[in-house]
Amino acid sequence: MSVTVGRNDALLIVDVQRDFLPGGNLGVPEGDAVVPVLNRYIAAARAKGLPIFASRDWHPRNHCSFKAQGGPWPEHCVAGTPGAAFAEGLQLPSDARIIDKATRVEADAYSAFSGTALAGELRRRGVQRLLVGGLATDYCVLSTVRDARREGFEVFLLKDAIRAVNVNPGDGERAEREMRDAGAVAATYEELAA
Ligand code: VGL
Ligand code: ZN
Repeated sequence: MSVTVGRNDALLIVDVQRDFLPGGNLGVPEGDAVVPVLNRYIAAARAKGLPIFASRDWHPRNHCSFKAQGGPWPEHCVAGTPGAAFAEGLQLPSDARIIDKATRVEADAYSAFSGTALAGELRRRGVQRLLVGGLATDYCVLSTVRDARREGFEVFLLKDAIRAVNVNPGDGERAEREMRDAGAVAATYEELAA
């Protein structure tokens, strides 16, 4: 594949936060491996003047998704805590647009489009195609890509910049298949840079 990334494209980095890295409260296996790869995408996006968006899982302390409230997950990404900070080493430019999600106690939201201004901002900036990477493949990346397609955006799924939780073996691969079936095109840095 040879594609030209440029005008009308934007980079969307999903939930690359400390709690989702190995050692974090909800560590994704090899989650840290996405950081250097995303840094290459960030540098390329900056060189081409593309907008960069970064979502954050940004939960209140008593969020419904936490086990203590009857939810499925350990406490993670509590707004303003060190675990909710972006991964150390992720070279987000100061003008990256940060999208906080799942900020309400009563509702979880895996998608960066859910309850946020993301779709409107992308349209306002003329974005038609998204390069999506981050964590985790089988939750927030999947849900974000689904919504992106529903909202009418083209999607490159950055295969080398995603990792899965894999609560059940194969979840990550199933998620990738579902995203491709929804029209996302899987790509690597080398393919997009060609
Ligand atoms: C996520 C589980 C719970 C994610 C967020 O960012 O993929 N996963 N909250
Ligand atoms: Zn969460």
